[in-house]
Amino acid sequence: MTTAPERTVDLYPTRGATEVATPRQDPVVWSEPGTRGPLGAAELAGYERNGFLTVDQLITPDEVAVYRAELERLTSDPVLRADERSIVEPASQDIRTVFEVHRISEVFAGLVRDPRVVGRARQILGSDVYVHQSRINVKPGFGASGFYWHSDFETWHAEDGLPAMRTVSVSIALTENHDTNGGLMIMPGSHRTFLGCAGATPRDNYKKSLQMQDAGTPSDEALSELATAHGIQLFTGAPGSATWFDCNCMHGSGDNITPYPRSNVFIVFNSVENRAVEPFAAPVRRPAFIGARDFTPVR
Ligand code: 6CS
Ligand code: FE
Repeated sequence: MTTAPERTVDLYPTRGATEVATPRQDPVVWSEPGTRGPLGAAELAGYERNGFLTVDQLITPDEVAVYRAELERLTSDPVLRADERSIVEPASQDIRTVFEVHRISEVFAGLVRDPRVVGRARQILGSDVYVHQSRINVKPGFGASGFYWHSDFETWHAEDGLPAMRTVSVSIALTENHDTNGGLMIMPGSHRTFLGCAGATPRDNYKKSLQMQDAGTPSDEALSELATAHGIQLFTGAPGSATWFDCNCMHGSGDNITPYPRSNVFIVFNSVENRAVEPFAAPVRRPAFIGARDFTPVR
């Protein structure tokens, strides 16, 4: 007798006929109060409340120089440019993003294992963690396009099969994040409402969504309600600063028309207790370089 593959309960319906909001059913901070780690109780309380926390200097200026040089090396490698891990800007064809840098670069693999980085992720998620996704966003000047409002978890649930909200992203600035060059914006507190979007996921959606997201985009009405309820915070910071944010924060970033690139490295840690299953709202899985299928804990 064949047994049907175990179906995980879908706590967060999305990409059906209509948009539907579901209250968050998961903790934000998963570790027990008092758990040892780099984050203090006040920082964790702020993360629970807002869905994010900032670190003014996660890595030193000297370390930033090493990662900047590695970003330059990767984004000027013609072989990598032709690889599907590299996404280009639609207009300029400049490199916009390189995925899976934690696997193709020993330098970025070292950053992932750094206790200042993985230690914070384990503390927030209350378990061992693996990398669901990593990328460098170059966001060059003179017109690099931004990312429209979205919840990362909405995509990672619908298309990569992450069952619960037990995932945290860290964006580490590798260039100055001014208030003018397309910085990250988050609606504080929006992580407590899951906004299921209307519209089915096209097959191979990632080929378009990583340049300009369509499926998984909230309506103007829903965004207006969230913005009215929570406001919008813009994140600026020096190279080496970092923003840690919950997978379900409503966030986005504007275009960068200044001469100043807004480059960052972006690492997504998922709990080993929240491994990807089958997509909850997509016909096929996304490639492993976008949604990891290697659940080996970071050591
Ligand atoms: O689709 C994704 O997985 C990626 N897209 C965006 C706009 N943010 C999260 C993630 O890197
Ligand atoms: Fe995002």
